Amino acid sequence: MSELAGSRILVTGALGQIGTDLVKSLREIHGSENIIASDIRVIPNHPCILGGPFSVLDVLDEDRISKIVENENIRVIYHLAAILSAKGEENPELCELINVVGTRNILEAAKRYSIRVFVPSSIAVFGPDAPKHAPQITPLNPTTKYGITKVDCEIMGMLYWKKYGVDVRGIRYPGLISWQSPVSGGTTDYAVEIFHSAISSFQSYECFVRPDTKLPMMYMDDAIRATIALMDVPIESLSDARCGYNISGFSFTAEELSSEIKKHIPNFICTYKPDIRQRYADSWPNSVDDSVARNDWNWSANFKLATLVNDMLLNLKR
Ligand code: NAD
Ligand code: AKB
Repeated sequence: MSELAGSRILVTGALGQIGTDLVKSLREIHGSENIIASDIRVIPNHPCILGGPFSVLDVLDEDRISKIVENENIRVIYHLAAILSAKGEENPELCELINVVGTRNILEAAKRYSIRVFVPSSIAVFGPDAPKHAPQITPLNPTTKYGITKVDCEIMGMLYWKKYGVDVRGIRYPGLISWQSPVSGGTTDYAVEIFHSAISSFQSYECFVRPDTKLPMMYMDDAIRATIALMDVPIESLSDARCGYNISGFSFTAEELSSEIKKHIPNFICTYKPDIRQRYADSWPNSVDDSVARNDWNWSANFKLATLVNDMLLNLKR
C-alpha cells in the first residue's frame, strides 16, 4: 500500500496541463474527497472542479495557504502553480514572482506544518553550455528567466531539506505531451498543438520551431507515474538529486513527430516558421541521462514516439 495512503493532499495550479491529469490519478488512488485541487483561476466544468473539492488559491497569498493547509489537514502538496518559459520571457518579473516567491511560500507552509512537497523542475535548468545529452550533475547556466527560476527552486528545495528537514522532492520534467487539457505559455507546446491541428479540418500545422529541433519529451502517462512514484518512495532511497531528478522519455525532432502523425493522417502538412521560442529550445539539451532516477527509485518510461502518437490521436479523436 502507498506510504501516503489516506493523506489529505493539496495540488496548486491544478487546472493546468499537469494538474488536470495528476488530480484525476490522485483521486483514483486516494479517493476524491482527499485531494484538494486549487488554482488562481476558475474554469467552470473543468474535471478537477467537478470531480472533487476545489479551492481558489493564489500561491502568493501566504495566509490563504495556511488556512487551507490547517482547515483541510493537508499532509502532502504537489505545487504545480507556475509561469512557463515562453510566457516567462514575455513577463520575467511575473515569472520570478510566481515561480520563486510562490514556491518559497509553499516551502514555508511545508516547514511549519511538516508537509511533504513536490516542486517540479524542468529541462530548462540546463543552458547552452550543458552537454547535449545532459547528465544529472553539470553546471546549470540557463539563459531563460524561466530556467533561472527553476534552478532557484531546486536550490531552495535543497536548502529547506538540509536546513529544516522539509521533505522536498522534484523532477526535471521534459516537454510533456497530453490530450486532456490545452497547453499555452511553454516552448514545447508545438508537440501538443500539432496533434490538435492534425485532427482539425485543416489537417495542417505551422510549427514555431525548425524541423531539426530535437528536445527531450515525455507522454503525460509516464510523467504522472514518475511523479506519484517519486512522492511514494521511502525517504532513504533519495540522493542529492531529490529536488531535480532527470527523467527521460524519448527525444524526437519536430519533423520526426510530423512524419509519425502523417502515418495516421496522410494528408497532414506541417510547415515551419520559427519564432523567438526557437532560441529557448536551442538552449536546452537534446536528451537527458536519467541513470540516477533509475538507480534511486527504479524509474523507467513506457511510451515511445509511435505508441504516444497512436494514443494521442485515439484519445483526441474520441
Ligand atoms: P500550466 O501553465 O499548464 O499550469 C500552471 C497553472 O498554474 C495554471 O492553471 C495557472 O492558472 C496556475 N497559476 C498561475 N499563477 C498562479 C498563482 N499565482 N497561484 C496559483 N495558481 C497559479 O503548467 P503545467 O504544464 O501544468 O506545469 C506545472 C509545473 O510543471 C510547472 O512548475 C512547470 O514549470 C513544470 N513543468 C512543466 C512541463 C510541461 O511540459 N508541462 C515541463 C517541465 C516542467
Ligand atoms: C516549457 O516549454 O516551458 C515547459 C518546460 C520544458 O519546462 N514545457
